[in-house]
Amino acid sequence: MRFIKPYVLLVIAGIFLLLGYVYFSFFSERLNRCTDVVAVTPWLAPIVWEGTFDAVLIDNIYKPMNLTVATTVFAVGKYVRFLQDFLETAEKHFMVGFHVRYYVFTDRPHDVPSVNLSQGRHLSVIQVPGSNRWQEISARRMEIIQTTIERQIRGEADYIFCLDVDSKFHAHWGSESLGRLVAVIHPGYYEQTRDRFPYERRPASTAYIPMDEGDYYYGGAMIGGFVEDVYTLAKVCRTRFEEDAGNSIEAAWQEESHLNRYLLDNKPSKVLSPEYLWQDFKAKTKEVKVIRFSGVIKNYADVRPNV
Ligand code: UD2
Repeated sequence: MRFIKPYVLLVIAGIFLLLGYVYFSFFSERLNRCTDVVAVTPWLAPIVWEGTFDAVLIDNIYKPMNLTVATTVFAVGKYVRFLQDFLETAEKHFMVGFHVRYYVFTDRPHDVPSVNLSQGRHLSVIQVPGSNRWQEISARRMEIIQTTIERQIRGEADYIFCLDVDSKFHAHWGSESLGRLVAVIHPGYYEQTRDRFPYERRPASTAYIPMDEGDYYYGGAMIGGFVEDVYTLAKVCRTRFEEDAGNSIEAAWQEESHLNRYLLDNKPSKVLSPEYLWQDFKAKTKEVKVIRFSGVIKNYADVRPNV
């Protein structure tokens, strides 16, 4: 019987070691990238992060459908000053190549800036009352969205996004965000456990969520989906807000609290990662590869009607 020479054994072992090193470094690198973020909810809805979608492929699916995307934004009182940047950056990054209809709600129609819109994009200004309480302005958005969908948007758009005005777009926000009911994870709470979420905790409110319930803390600055699904959401939240008001209770974070209660019972079909709702004062974290939409730093005392 002939034995293999020791140096041949050494060469073979070396080759295996090298292959093993290449294999593990390649896969562990991929594994690290994949485990950075969770890309699916427990009820199997996608959570949209950079790297989880192919923008060209998704656009190729949605563009031939000739869709119109409504975008509502409130600019009441001094918040009208945020409109210019909001609209100019939306024209650069938001649903580019799609028909977009902006609905600007304001008590100061003459202060709405004139911004050049690309072809297929329109803007309507809708006058709404002002208020001397920011809580009321924020909370009444549900009612106004509900009634405007009934009167106008229903016949003009397929999807809708309701966004905060004191924000700017910084990068691509496209058809990967479309879905039946779409919510965004609030950037301040995506790393927290649910007992830390600022849900409404008083059982007397219709927005109440017990400490041992809850999926995510969703931001009130973005709600999206099919027009009819957002309509139902707005109507239910408005009704519950009014029911609370009748019992002299205002949820901790107004419509955001009602939104969180609604989404606990009616799970979103798509969840957007905090890439789609960041805050300029917050340092970028390693999970967030791209900031697409972010709230600007504002002096609350300066822009709100009350403190
Ligand atoms: C948070 C939420 C916001 C809302 C609020 C609770 C995020 C990042 N933001 O933001 O969506 O749920 O808490 O009520 O999730 N507005 C006016 N004029 C005013 C006041 C408000 O037009 O005088 C509108 C405007 O579109 C603004 C929005 O209401 O973007 C929300 O108000 P905010 O930005 O002052 O609320 P904020 O920053 O506490």
